[in-house]
Amino acid sequence: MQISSSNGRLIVNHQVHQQNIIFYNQNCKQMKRIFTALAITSSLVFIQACASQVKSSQTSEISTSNTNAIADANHHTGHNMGNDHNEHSGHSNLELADAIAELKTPSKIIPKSPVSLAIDIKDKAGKPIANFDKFQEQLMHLIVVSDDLQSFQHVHPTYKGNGRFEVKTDFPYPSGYTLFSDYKVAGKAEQVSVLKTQVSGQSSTTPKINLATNKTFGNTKVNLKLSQPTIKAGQEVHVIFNLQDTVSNQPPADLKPYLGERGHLVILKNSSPLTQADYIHAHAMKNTPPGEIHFMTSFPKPGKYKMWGQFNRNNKIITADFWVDVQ
Ligand SMILES: [Cu+2]
Repeated sequence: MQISSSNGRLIVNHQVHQQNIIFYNQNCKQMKRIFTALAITSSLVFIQACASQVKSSQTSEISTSNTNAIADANHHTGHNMGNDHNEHSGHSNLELADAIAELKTPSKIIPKSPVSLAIDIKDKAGKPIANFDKFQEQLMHLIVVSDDLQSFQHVHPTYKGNGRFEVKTDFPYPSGYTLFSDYKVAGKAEQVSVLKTQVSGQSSTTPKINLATNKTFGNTKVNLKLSQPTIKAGQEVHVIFNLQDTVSNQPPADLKPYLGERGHLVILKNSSPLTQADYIHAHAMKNTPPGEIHFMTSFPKPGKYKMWGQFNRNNKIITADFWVDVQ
């Protein structure tokens, strides 16, 4: 089973301040259902699964504790790369850090305005964790998506010491946003913490799910190919991004490594609420033809997934997004 919690524990901390505590009961119930079901089949230790949002009157910041699914690294389906993927091959042996992430944002976020985010990584006792290992050239990879999966950002917060990471970003429109914070506590397994924030205002329209496989991003035409015509849940799939320069109609001559690999692929299952189980991070295979970037992954459940392939053309990052339907 490619579920995040197949061998792990799900831990949520509730940062309880005195006032204005908003619990997302709906999410909580759904998560309990999901994880209770998992517990039956997979020796999951279910502790608690409610995302909580806490507004602290003391700091005039919103502090959101994470739904922190901690799992064996095998939950990253994209990591099952065989010999092609040495960088992470050892980490399934590493123990879990059981770290907890906490997001701090300004109390009001204005769409399209710069906003400073802080993410604090702590141990279960609430003490800051100070030491982290780099992977894919960074100490933390942060994926920020809107609820409708139309907005995607992949940023690298700066480590400030004492467990604190900071990044400036902006949120393009009113929506709930989910932040997947991917990091490695020193000597421990890679961990993904899920954080939530809300940008209030008039919500946008319903998501457009476009299953087109040919798209143009700036000066790059991208053709998406999958190894099977129909993708079935749980099946191993090659996801192939075929890149061409729009002028020469040839594979781009200026492709460079991105984060130490030929490309980067994040996949999210279209779900409400988004949880750690919806997140897949795949790694590019080596030695593929020019202009072709291959990823091997599998999709854990039937549904619509959005994929964002990221490639480096002469230090300009192209983000190629595609929807895919999994049976
Ligand atoms: Cu990254």
